[in-house]
Amino acid sequence: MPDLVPLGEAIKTGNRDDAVRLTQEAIDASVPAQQILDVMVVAMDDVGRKFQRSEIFVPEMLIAARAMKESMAVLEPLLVAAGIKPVAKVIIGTVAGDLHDIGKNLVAMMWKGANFDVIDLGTNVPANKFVEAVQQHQPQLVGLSALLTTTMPAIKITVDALKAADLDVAKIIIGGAPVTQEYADQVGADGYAPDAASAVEVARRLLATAA
Ligand code: B1M
Repeated sequence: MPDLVPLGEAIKTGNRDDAVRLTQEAIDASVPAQQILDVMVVAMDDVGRKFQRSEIFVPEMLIAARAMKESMAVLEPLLVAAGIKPVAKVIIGTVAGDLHDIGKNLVAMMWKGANFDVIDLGTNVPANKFVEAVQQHQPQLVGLSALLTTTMPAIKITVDALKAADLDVAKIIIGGAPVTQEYADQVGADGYAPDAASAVEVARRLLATAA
């Protein structure tokens, strides 16, 4: 049985080649897919904590998330074959009028790293598109991102539209540079996360309370 510590280290340091090779070696050595996945998720959690403590910054987190993504692509067929399901289905998008997606993509990557099935609607997503996507995919969580003070009202419009469509079984998390916990409370969102690592913690907390 190969030592999986180097795989975790390769993800933490964003070494894509090593991460993919070590994932393949673990698969070839018949390490159970769940065990390999657990090592990857723990590594990404560690990356998230370091980011929160400002021990690493956005570029390091991005390259770690990319290493995770590529390793996951190698592992995915085994997870499917083993019947290992993502822990939750989530939808994310940047709200109407807003084209910023770097932070939103980072949140999506961290959610993938936490073994969530992420449906990314992209940027400039009108409220009705979120409603349609929730009706179609029935996610447990919806994430709304906004980077402009002028597009923050689109968060409220989207939250209102989701609630009006009676889809509030899906919990709503909001975030983005101008967004605050106070604003989340004001618009009736279920959670607010100041950064991508916290978005994982908040999502897990909301999923636990929804269960
Ligand atoms: Co824009 N822009 N921009 N911009 N831009 C800002 C946001 C701005 C602060 C710059 C400034 O003036 N100092 C300013 C907003 C001012 C305001 O509203 N208060 C601004 C402006 C004004 C504009 C335009 C209006 C400029 C113009 O055309 N006159 C225009 C608007 C276009 C539009 O959206 N309709 C515009 C355009 C652009 C570019 C296209 C050039 C480009 C975006 C490219 C892209 O995203 N693909 C761009 C960029 C890059 C920026 C800055 C420089 C960087 C944003 C970024 O990616 N940060 C930004 C200034 C700045 O922040 N220094 C700025 C890095 C990213 C990792 O952080 O997105 O905050 P962030 O995400 C964080 C958290 O916020 C959180 O987690 C992430 C990771 O930790 N988070 C979530 C984000 N979403 C979350 C969702 C969650 C939870 C957490 O749950 C779902």
